[in-house]
Amino acid sequence: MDLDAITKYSALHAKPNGLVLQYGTAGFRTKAEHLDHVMFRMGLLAVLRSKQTKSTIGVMVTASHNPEEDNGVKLVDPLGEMLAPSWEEHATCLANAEEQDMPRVLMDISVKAAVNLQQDAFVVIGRDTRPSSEKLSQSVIDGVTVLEGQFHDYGLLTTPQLHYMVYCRNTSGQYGKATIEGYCQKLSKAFTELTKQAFCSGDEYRSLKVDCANGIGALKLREMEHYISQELSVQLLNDGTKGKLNHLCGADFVKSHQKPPQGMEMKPNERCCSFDGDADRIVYYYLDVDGHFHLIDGDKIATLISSFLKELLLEIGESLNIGVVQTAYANGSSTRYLEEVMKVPVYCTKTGVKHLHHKAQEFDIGVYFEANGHGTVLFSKAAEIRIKQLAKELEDKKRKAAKMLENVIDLFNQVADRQVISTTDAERQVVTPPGLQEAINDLVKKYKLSRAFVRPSGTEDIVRVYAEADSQENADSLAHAVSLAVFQLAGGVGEPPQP
Ligand code: G16
Repeated sequence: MDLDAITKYSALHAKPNGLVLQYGTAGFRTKAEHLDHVMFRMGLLAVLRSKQTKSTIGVMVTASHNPEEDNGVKLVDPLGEMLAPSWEEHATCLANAEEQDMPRVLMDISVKAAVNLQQDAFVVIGRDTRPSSEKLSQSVIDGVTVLEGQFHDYGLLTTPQLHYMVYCRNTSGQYGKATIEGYCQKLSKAFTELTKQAFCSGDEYRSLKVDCANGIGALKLREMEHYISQELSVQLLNDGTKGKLNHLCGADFVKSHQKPPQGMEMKPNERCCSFDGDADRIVYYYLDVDGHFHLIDGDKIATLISSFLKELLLEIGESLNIGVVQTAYANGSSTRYLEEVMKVPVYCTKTGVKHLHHKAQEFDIGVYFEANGHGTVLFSKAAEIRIKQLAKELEDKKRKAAKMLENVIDLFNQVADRQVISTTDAERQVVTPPGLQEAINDLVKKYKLSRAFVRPSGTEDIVRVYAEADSQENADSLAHAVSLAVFQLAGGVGEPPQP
C-alpha cells in the first residue's frame, strides 16, 4: 500500500472536520455536498473487500428514494448481496476517520480483516441520475485507482442491475452476461415464456403505465422495452424530462400518500406502477369502477407471489418449503392472511433488505418483501436443481407447472438527533427513551385492531411512525397521538406534529 499516494489523493477529497456519518439501512446517505470524502474512501474499501474475497465488488452511487439533493453509496458483496455487517463497521470507521488518521485506519482494517494486499482487486461501479452522481462516482474511481484496483464503470444503472453485474462476474458468466444486453435478454426471456404459459388474454393485461420517479428507471426501461414489446406495452411517465427526482412521484410517494403520483391519469382498471429513484422498489395500483384507489404494495405482492408459487408446487406435487419474510411495517392483516389462510410461515426482521434477504436464505423458496416495495424471491440451489430436473422429467400439466417455476427463478433478479430512540424485537418495541413504549402501549389500547411503533430512519434524518387500526380515520388519529408522544418524550424540536 502506497501510504504517501493515499495521503496525497485523500487530501483532494478531504473530510470536513468533525463530520460523522453512519453506514445506515442502505449505506451512507446525506446531502450530496458532504459525500466526496466518503465516496473516495468507499473506493478504497471496495478494493480491500475485493482483495479479501478474491471477487468483484460493486459500488452503487445513489440515494434511492431520498430527495434529489441527497446522495449516497452502498457496497455490493460478491454474490450480489448487501455488504457483510462486519464490513459495515469498517466502512463507518473509515468514513469517519479524520484526514490525518485515515491511512492508519485503512491499514488497521486490512490487518483486522486479514486482507492479502498482493491480491488483485476488481470493482464495478454504477450510479443513478442525480446531478451529483457523476462527480461522486468519479471520487469512487479515484479511491479504487490509488489502491491500484481495476474497475469497470457501468455509468447509469439501476441498483438491481448493479447487483446482477456483480453476481454474473463472480459466477464467471454462469448466471448471465455482465452487460445491459445480458440483463435484458435473461429477464425478458423468462418473462416472455412465463407470460405465454400463464395464459392471459386481453389487451388490458398487456399494457402498463409506469411512473419512473423521474429517475434511472425510465432510461433502463426504455432499453428493455423492445425485448418485451410483444408481451407488454409500457407507457412511461415521470421519465425525468421535466420533473424533479422523487418529487410528488415514485414508489415512496405513492405508498406513503396512498394516491397516484403527479402526472398519472388513471382510468378504472388500468394497470399502473411506480419505481423509486434507483428502481429497486415497485408498487402497483389501479382504480376500481367506482374510482377508488387500490394499492398493491409489498405486502400484497408477497401474498400474490406466494399463492402463485404454492399453486405451482401443488400441481407438480413437490413439497419444497416456502417462507415469507416481512418487517414490522407489514400490515397485520397481510401477516394473518399468509399464516392463517395460506398456511405459510411468516418471519419479521428489522427494516433493510439485508435483514430480510438473510432470513429468506433459510428456505427452499424464500419470498421477501418490505411493504414499501423492495423484495424478491430466493430459490436455494437444491430447489433450483430439483425444479430444473422436474421441468425435464414431468409430463403435461405437471411439466408446464415446473417450466413456469423454472422461468420464475430467472425472472427474479436474486441477488440477496433521531438516535435517542433505540428499539428491539425487530424494531417493534422502543427501549429508549424511557416511558415511550408504555405511552405507545396505552395509545394502542384505545383503538380496535391496532398496532403502532416508532424507529429512527436509517436513510433520512427523521423518526418514522407507523400506525394501523380498524379504519383510516382511527389509524390517522393513532399515528398523530404516537407522534405527539415521540415529540414530548424524545425531545422533539420546533412545532409539535399536526394532525
Ligand atoms: C432503503 C432500504 C430499505 C428501507 C428503506 C427505508 O430503501 O434499502 O430496506 O426500507 O431504505 O429505510 P429507513 O426506514 O431506515 O429510512 P431505498 O429504496 O431508499 O434504498
